[in-house]
Amino acid sequence: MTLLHRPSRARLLPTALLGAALAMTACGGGDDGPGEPNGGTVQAEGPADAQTATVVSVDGLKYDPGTVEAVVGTLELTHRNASDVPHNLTFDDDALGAIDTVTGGQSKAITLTFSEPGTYVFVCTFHSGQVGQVVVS
Ligand SMILES: [Cu+2]
Repeated sequence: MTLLHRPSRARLLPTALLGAALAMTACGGGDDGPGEPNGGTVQAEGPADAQTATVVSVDGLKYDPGTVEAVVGTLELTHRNASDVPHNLTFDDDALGAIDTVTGGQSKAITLTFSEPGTYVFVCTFHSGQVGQVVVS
């Protein structure tokens, strides 16, 4: 049995062409999703029915933090753009929806209801590798 290389290792290969070929192969697996969430974790504040948290889009086309920890209930999630290019925040789960594009210096929020624990991934549809998650317990 041969272990598959993780996509993050494929990106470290010196030949860009080879890396791209491996990345395409990895995508064919169907279970890799949008990639690893960006770094950093924040704990949502407030009671379960009125939690709040903020995710910031920063230079380098990343979210900071990439992970929001919350509990089952309602979360007002704010997306602030601290970079110079537009970003959005779009959940993989269509039922959760998305925060429309924000330009530099702006913020927008969405109110989300989580009825069960789980990991809810979101991405910026403009920038592959800009990935975050809400981890609900
Ligand atoms: Cu973006």
